[in-house]
Amino acid sequence: MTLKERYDAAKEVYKAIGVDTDVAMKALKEIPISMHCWQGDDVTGFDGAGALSGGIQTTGNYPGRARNPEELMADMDKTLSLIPGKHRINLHASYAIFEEGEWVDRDQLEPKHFKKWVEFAKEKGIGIDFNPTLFSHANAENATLSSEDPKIRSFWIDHVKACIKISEYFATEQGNPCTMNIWIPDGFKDIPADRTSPRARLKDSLDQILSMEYDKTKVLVAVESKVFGIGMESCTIGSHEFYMNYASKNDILCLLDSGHYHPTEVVSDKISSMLLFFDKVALHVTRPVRWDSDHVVLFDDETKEIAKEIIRGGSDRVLLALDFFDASINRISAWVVGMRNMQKALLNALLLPNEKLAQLQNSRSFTELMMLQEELKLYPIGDVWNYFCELNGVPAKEDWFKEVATYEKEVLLNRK
Ligand code: RNT
Ligand code: ZN
Repeated sequence: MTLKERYDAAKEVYKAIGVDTDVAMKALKEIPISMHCWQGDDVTGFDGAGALSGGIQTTGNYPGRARNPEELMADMDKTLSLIPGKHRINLHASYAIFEEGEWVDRDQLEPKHFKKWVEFAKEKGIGIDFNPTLFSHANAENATLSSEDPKIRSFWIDHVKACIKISEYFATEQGNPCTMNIWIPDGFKDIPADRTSPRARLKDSLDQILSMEYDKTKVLVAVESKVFGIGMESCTIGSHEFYMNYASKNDILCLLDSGHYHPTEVVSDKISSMLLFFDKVALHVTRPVRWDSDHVVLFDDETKEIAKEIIRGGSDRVLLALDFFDASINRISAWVVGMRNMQKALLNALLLPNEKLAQLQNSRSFTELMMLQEELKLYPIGDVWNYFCELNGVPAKEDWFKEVATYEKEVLLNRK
């Protein structure tokens, strides 16, 4: 049986429950996922600022890490060729590309340092999102935007302002908005004596940053909270309450990272509330294993649940990005698995009879609701997914892996 024949059979199965698989595939094609560049080089970047810091960690030393812009772009190019649909890329400021012999510190970054990325994205017809980098830097050893040292604090304020300018440049060049997400690693290992002053300084830093002139239709500033980090176990300054209140009062966005809450607390349950109070919500989908470990996104229950909330809340209102970094496996495979899984989860949500399920809840028919939700888990989503891949000119099923294996042999293993 061909993939098309299997698809045709699946189409009938879904039709019987009132779901149109053609409509689902069309909708899936329109949902861009912002692919984080930092999976390709273990969050190292090109500005030579030093080892990864800020309480985040990549573990493993699988061969083939991208060591320069050319290698990272080639790897991202290969990756994107194995993922159906058009997506976006998500850059960090530490991925600035300098001319031979040139270097500027992060507070001096300019759009020109990202020109090569714009060329790369334009060639592929994709958009860019951005992140200031407030870690892996000598000035980030203690604290950044909440620092008690005025010089350090103003250095980072200038950095984030520079990043807003760069984000505006991306938006202008690509003709659509750039999401610019601020995450800082500030916090305390042990019980702090004063939680208020650092938070007040962070609030003031953000006020100073946002007081600059910029086009709010072009740059969508978001703030990303976190419950703890390595070395920041007792208190993070940018906590969820801090940023949710700050974002709400200042008309910017909240970014929810699925690894940044207490272990049994889920982002899937937060999206609907956020969308009742904000025009949009931004996400970092990742997979925390016992802690914020940033494992590759799987087609697992929470990813499926997040996808359902995106589809039910309106996919145009959710700015969807991934955030993981696994150095223990082939990095291209990590990207492809994570991106395709996020898409499969979205397809799964698009193939549900969502109205019917909501009606069952509304009539409090919880017995039938449970029965149907469970039966739907074995519907032939795989046949729709494989045909979607074929239609979009990328390998279906596990066939993409052959290309990664060849690329590993021919390219990655030569990076010694
Ligand atoms: C850290 C945050 C943050 C980073 C990236 C590299 O816990 O999740 O988003 O992972 O910006
Ligand atoms: Zn994140």
